[in-house]
Amino acid sequence: MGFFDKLFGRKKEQKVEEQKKEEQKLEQDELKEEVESIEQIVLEEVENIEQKLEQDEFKEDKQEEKEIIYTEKPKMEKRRFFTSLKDKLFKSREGLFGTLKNIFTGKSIVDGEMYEELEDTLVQSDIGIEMTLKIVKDLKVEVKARGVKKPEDVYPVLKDVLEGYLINENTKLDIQPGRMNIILVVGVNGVGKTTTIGKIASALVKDGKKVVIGAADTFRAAAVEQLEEWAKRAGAEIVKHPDGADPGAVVFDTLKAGEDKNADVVIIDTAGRLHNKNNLMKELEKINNIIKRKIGDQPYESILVLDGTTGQNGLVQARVFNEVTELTGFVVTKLDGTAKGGILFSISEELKKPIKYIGVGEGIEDLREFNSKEYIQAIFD
Ligand SMILES: Nc1nc2c(ncn2[C@@H]2O[C@H](COP(=O)(O)OP(=O)(O)OP(=O)(O)O)[C@@H](O)[C@H]2O)c(=O)[nH]1
Ligand SMILES: [Mg+2]
Repeated sequence: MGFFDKLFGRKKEQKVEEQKKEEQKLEQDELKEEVESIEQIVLEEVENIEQKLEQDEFKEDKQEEKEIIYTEKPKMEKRRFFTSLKDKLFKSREGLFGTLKNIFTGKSIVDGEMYEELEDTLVQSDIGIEMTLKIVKDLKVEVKARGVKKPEDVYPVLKDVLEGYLINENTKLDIQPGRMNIILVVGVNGVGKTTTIGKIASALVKDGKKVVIGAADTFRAAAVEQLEEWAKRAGAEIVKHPDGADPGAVVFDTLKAGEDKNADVVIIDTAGRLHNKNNLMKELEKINNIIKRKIGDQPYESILVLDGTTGQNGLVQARVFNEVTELTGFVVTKLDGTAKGGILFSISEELKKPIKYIGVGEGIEDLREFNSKEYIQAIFD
């Protein structure tokens, strides 16, 4: 066989191979959709039966249906709840972290060019220039220390280096029994504060906690309504004042209500629209003072919510809030909607405070406790 025959033969084989892969992917997607829609139908069916069972006439001879409910439904719901983080973060995997792998494959030596390519990719993923330089520097040290020679072996080292920046302590909310725990939620407008409060409240209520939410975002007309809706869905109580009221007064009343009702957790929503640093500082200082007057030295959570799709801007917000108030951690939202997600590494490394949760969708269950190992696994594997 001549050279060209061989070349064209190989090209043709490659093409067939590619086509086959594409078809397989399409089939898998279709199958997944089908399974999901079947699950939905079964769940709806089970809910129907469940409702009927509540009516007397169905109670006796429906043993079989009862069994479906008590064995299949919890199993399915559990599966749905844990819809793997991997699926939710698929954009991050396809985006930044998908291309990272390519840097290390198909090369024969670890050289400056490889590191430059890595730098370019990291900068594009919102990691920021400063952080990128730090990552590459730390990676080089680690590669040398481990005696790594092959480019493909650098990839797992990078994974470890990145994981090293994520804070692993106090990633859970500090909620203690026998006291009224307070979570103050701050952040600029539109980042997902109210949605996150709804999700956290729902998780806490499911865990058997009594939750009272304070609508201290009195700035925007629809804000209270939106929070009310979330509180209802979560099964939490809400304390509100009319639009334009003093947020401090709302906080005061919310803490009082929490105390009167023996709440386990009080969550406070705040306005994101305070135009300058000075205003922001004053407002938060006031709220913090009201809280401290109520609970004295007892620690409480001050959580900054950041939108994971806003990149370096998120880091700037984190710096400003960290200066004007004492933060205990972060929630990074909308990680389902970004191919970047590099912001997690920058804020952890720079501010040395834990990420408590990540938001991976608009639904009430689209919140995940943050675990650095799981996160790295989900985006790299
Ligand atoms: N895809 C996605 N959307 C989210 C997530 N979290 C919040 N959102 C959406 O982001 C938008 C803003 O959310 P809000 O909770 O109203 O944000 P906020 O910080 O309270 O905004 P202000 O009250 O205006 O300051 C809404 O459309 C939410 O549905 C998330 O994790 N993923
Ligand atoms: Mg809001």
